[in-house]
Amino acid sequence: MRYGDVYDIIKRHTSFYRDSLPLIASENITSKFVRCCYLSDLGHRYAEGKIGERFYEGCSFIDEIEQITVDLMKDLLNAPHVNVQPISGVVANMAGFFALTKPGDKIMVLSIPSGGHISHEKYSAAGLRGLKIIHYPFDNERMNIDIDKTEKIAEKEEPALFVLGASLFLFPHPVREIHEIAERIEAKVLYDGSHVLGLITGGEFQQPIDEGADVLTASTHKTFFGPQRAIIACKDYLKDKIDNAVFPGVVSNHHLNTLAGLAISAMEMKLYGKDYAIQTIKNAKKLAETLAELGLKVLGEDYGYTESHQIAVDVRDYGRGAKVAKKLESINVIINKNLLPWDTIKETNNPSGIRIGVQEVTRLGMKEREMEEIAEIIYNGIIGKDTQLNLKKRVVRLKRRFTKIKYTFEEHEAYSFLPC
Ligand code: DSN
Repeated sequence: MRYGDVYDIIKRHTSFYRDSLPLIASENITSKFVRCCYLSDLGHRYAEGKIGERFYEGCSFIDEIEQITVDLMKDLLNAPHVNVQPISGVVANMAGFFALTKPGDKIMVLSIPSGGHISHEKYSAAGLRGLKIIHYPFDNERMNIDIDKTEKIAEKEEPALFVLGASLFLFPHPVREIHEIAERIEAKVLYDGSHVLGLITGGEFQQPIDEGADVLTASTHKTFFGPQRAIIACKDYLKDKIDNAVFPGVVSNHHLNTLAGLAISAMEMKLYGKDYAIQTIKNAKKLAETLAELGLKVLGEDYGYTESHQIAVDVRDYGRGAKVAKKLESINVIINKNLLPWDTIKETNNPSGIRIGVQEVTRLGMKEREMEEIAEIIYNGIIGKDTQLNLKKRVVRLKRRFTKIKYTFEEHEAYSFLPC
């Protein structure tokens, strides 16, 4: 093996994505303005500690960048305090759990089949903190938390923390109602907005802190335009607890090249985030409606299918999620199999459903017309209406019309090996 062989693999990967429809709901593509930061000298440096109070010399420029990022994120989130050091969503949630709970506390979370993220569970961050898990009762029709039943359970169990936000996240969560319950039992509310951060900052989804969440954690690379890292915003009274939970709690150095990328993505969001969020939600709705018209079982039918970037489809009639996801991959449509609320965790490898996210194809400039075409390709792919070869050619033809990144300072090629 030579170093060039690894480059060749990256080039093949990039060509594959150039000719595919990337519809994984937790991904997005970054602009060259963000990506160039990854290659900078910042990626070689350490900056443990807080702005102006580092444990290393040589950090004054990094302090400047971190301060710019904090200010931009505070502005976008209308939040009193934001920490931008967590290097991933799970790390942000760990810090949230450290700040708001003690080992042995109970927390209420969505089960994974109901959309909850693994880090909210005993298998991951919550388990590492020694927390006891109680699941929210879930309304499968509304695809949301059943608030009346939750109230009864919460009054009996008295959890220390309510976790909101999800990985399968179609509709805003009842933050105000949960906040009221939390106040009565002296609990806190943590909202994991990883999936919807760009819709929140675009002003087109619920505003969790305004609605009563004490803490907002979020990764920055799903509907937000940033690199793979995360933020934590909180009410003012929690800022020291949150900052100390991040460092020295769960972060040492915090990957300064992606920090600079985050600053730039926040600038892009400030300028273009509103238009992007509006179009993303329109696209998700159009894709859901068209798939339903074609005959697929799209969840949330009575509620407009979705108010986010995601849709969920029950594909039990077509061989279940694993088979359908593979079938779609063979025609260059990249989605993931997904547990649906009635599944058990044991069905993770072959769940009832698939999840589709339109945030990346929206960044590439696709609109409602393209969503109709994608729906037809997906439907034909699932029911086997056309040959694999024809469907793949259709994907390639569609995708080659959308090779530029939009909603940024200057449109540019999305699929270059090295952007700078
Ligand atoms: N598990 C990821 C998702 O796809 O939603 C988030 O970490």
